[in-house]
Amino acid sequence: MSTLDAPDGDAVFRKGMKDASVSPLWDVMAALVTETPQPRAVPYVWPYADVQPQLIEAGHRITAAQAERRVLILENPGTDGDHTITDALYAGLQLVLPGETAPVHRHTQSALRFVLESDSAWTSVDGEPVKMQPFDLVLTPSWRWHEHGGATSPTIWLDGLDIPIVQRFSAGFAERDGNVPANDDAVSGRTRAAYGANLKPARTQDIDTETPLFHFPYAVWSKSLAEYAAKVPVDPHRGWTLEFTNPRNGGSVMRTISAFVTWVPPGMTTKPRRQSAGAVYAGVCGVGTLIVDDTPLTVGPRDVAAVPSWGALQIENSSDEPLVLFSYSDRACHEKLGFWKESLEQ
Ligand code: 1HN
Repeated sequence: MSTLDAPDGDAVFRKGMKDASVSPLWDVMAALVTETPQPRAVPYVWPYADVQPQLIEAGHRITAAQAERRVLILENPGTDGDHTITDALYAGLQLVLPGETAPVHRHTQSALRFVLESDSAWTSVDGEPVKMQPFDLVLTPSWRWHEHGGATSPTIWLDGLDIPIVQRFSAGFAERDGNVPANDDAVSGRTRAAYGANLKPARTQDIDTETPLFHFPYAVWSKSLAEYAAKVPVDPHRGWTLEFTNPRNGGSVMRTISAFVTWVPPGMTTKPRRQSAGAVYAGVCGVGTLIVDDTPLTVGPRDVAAVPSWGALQIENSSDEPLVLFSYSDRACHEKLGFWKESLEQ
């Protein structure tokens, strides 16, 4: 009789393995190597009307300076409080109040901000401030100095970061002081001038960074999306979707995170589409339903929803106005690593 067959021997064998810090692959093989992705994250929606008052309450309890960043993390109910909205992405809602500055720092993690409420707040990246208007996309890419301030009313945005990815690689560094470029209003708009109109500086070192453009105003992307929707037949699986790109290379907007805007016309329900990337959606205008497998998520302006990897997503617009959604995902990583898969169903 082999050690494996003998009940007593098995227990002894298992204890010996545990003591030697080894474990049998055959116990876990099926869970490790699955036929399709098995995300821990579940489809879920955070209605803005529920979270916004809690964020305002946080504003009475802690200052931006005390908190470093005053944020309520959107915790996916499936990921056990480990600060993720999908298996590989983080999301939070951040509040900056009038007179406050969220102090300057930089870190390995890449961040995007999708502005939900703002009148005059700014974010600066390496000393270049940009004004944040509702539904603008603002990037603070990896290792760039950034701070936020200038609010004249409570200012709220969705933060999207690659924190779980950096954490899994244990690759995170951060600095809270050092040789920080001073904020300079005179240079506000320099990257938009250099890169924002399908131009780029002949002298690359003028703005020498892998991810130069960091402000994608609502006024600009919404006009492009509306004109695209008016002039191109709709995609049955994606509605009209445009991706924000990095003008240096035409690829994803940051190295680890992809970002998109989608327009679904009144009455349309998109056909089911799966992708290996996990995604986060935020409503801009109109009201619709993200149907993820059998779970309906109602999304209106400023509501945030999680669509985990390989969920069959249909977007339904049952209202009589266009449904416009912002989304970000880890597709950029999947593509670079050769993981990305998509399935378009009928
Ligand atoms: C961060 O730098 C910001 O700059 C927001 O606003 C949220 C969450 C974790 C790590 C860094 C910000 C963050 C963050």
